Amino acid sequence: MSIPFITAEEAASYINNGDNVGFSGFTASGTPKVVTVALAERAKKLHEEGKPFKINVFTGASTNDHVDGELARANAIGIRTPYQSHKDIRSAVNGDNVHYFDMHLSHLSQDLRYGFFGGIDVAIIEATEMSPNGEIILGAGLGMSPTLAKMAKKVIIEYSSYYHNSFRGFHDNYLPLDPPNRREIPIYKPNDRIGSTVLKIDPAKIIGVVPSNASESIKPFTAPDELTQRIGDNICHFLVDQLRKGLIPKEFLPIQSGVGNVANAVLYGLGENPEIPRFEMYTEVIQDAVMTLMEEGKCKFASTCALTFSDDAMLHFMENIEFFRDKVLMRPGEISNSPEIVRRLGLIAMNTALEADIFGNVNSTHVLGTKMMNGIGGSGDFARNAYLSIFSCPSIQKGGKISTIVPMVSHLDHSEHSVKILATEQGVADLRGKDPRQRAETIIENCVHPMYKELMWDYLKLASKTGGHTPHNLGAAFALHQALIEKGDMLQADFGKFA
Ligand code: 0RQ
Repeated sequence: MSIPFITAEEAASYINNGDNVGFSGFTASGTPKVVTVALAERAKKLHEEGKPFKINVFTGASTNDHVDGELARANAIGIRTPYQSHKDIRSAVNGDNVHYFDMHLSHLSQDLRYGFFGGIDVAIIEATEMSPNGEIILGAGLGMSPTLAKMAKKVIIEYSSYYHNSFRGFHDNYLPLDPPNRREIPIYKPNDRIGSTVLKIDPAKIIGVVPSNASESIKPFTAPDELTQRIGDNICHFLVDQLRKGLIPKEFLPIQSGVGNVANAVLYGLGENPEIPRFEMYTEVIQDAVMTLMEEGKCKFASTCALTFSDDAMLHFMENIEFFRDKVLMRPGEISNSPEIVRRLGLIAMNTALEADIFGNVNSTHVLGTKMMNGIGGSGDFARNAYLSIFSCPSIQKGGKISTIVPMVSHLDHSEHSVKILATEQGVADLRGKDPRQRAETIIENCVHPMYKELMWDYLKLASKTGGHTPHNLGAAFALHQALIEKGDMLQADFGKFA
């Protein structure tokens, strides 16, 4: 049977108001780039005619402007899950225009298969190669495409001609069995391949193929600055110290690293430190730094869900693709982030906090407890199960008006039970084996910015009067946040009336 080429507009016409639509890709890479633009146009036209049109958007992780940007601006998103990071959908989420369900990335594929969200009406999947029997080679992000291929009633393929060298061999398409029949996922080393290089889709479900030649449009990362470099150095020194003490095996352990500039700086720091052995990664995204580390021989192998390279770095990757062929493997998000594998491999997990409290609870998602930033992403999949779970952030934000270390987090993503190490540019707090008072002391001593230290000691003194296992004064616990809201500066917090 032959699968027809169709236009983006025709593809969009198969998607109806209220449909559950699944998208290939992960953290932008491998996400559709043309059908959604036509879909946004369709939504705008229908809205002008006074007709409702919103779809529910299910993705591997964050997407690009073509998906979250276009659809959010067209007011065409009903439910959105599991992770976003585009400014336009962020404002729609915070403006209560989108029902955002922020969830652990490793859970979405299985929750879809369990039927928790209903079915998938249409999947839009980017392919870089395709055969008439429905075997496709995915692009630079695997996301939850195997689940979408299985579940979707209809599939639209976006056939990308952007990648001029073959991605064949970089994917490990795999679907775990579901309860009560689930078995272990047989990955015992980061480079164990368990699935197929191709994704099989029933050709009878494929409506058509839409050509595309757009890049991932990922901007270059900022080079490490003094601040991110100091955070990176602190984490590297800590890891070297752990190695010397024999608390990390001498061969080292696989690394998971979150996204963003701090994560990039930590990786560069690991690369430069001669005492850190050559290492492997078992992570969900690899950024530009990893490619450099591989070329320098420091990173031996990376298992990931996506290649989140800036456009220039992606071109470099494609030009040197043979070098990377045995060094990179892309897996579905439920495998790259599988708690079972994270625990088995003993990962060193490094993620970023927006704020942390003096007891080690971490908020990665909400500004002032109310405004959604991006979402929990995969950080919880890793943090809860890692050999070492490290969270880091700068100790202050907005020129010092915000202390990222506070008496009580305004929203909780990672509890004190999952966070083992907290690092800022000031230093590292090792929370293992410490009770809440000891945790507070080590965090204030090592991580809080000097301008906020006195305030934090004052809080601990005040809170200690209450007694109990975890010292808190519930009236004063959010005094810093309240001062930021009322006076624009956390430093103006006053515990006087709570004494
Ligand atoms: O504001 O944008 O106005 O400058 O927040 O802060 O320091 O640039 O942090 O870009 O590294 O992102 C946690 C959001 C950090 C990210 C988070 C303001 C600050 C700045 C951004 P501006 P930075 P980063 C792997 C793992 C959750 C998911 C995750 C994230 C802006 O890492 O989404 O870990 N993590 N996934 O000024 C008010 C505070 C603030 C604050 C920072 N306490 N209060 N504003 N800001 N702290 C990837 C995946 O899961 C796919």
